[in-house]
Amino acid sequence: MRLRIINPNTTAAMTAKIGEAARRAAAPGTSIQATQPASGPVSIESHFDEAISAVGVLEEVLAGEKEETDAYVIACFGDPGLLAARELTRAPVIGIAEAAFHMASLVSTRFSVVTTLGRTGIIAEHLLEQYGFRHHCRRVRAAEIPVLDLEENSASALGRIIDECRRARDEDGIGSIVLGCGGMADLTEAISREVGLPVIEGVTAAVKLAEALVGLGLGTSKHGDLAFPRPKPFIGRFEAFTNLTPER
Ligand code: 5HY
Repeated sequence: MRLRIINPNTTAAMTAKIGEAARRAAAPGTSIQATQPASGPVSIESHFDEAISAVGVLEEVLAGEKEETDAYVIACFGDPGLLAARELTRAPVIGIAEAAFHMASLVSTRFSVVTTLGRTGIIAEHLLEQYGFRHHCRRVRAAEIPVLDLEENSASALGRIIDECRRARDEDGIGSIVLGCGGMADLTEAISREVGLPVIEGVTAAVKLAEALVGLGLGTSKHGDLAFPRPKPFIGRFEAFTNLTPER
């Protein structure tokens, strides 16, 4: 099965790390292609960054449709463009936040999220509400680190994340922790060892969910709101989206 992992930011080092983590988790026979948009923010830390990155995600899905991709993963914890991406394909499209919430709720009654910057916490809160996990999640916490510190100051970033996970373990009455950034894809073992709780991150959770859906022959429904977009003219910089028709 061909799995396309889309890192919605444009930092190649983070895309490579996400690809490696996905390959470590993937079953034999699952080929992983880790990509990122040609245009967009180097990191996603605000509603604005998220809105711009969503167009890049959609362009990557359209590119994947030309390559017989069997499933897609959107590897940013805001799941940018998720529903719009599902409209463009019959293949499953999994957001790492949604995947991590599902996995955490299967191994614990309550979990907390530890993300990067406090200001992006609201994005996770909105997704918890939208996906129906509000009552499973005790708190959305932040290690107060810029996303790219995970690349540039990884040791101190890891230290701050572990400290926040310890506080969550000791204060929130939870059974597991969800890591709130695609750039944390390689940190679960180190953190779980230090904190002593199941630690879930979305990239590997999404890889396993994508394999399960494809294995069951399940794809995105084209009946109802996730049907292909109606073809129409687009003008200006989005002219390429004019009269989009399904590749397959
Ligand atoms: C992410 N930003 O997963 C989000 C995390 C965040 O560039 N990749 C990013 O802080 O919202």
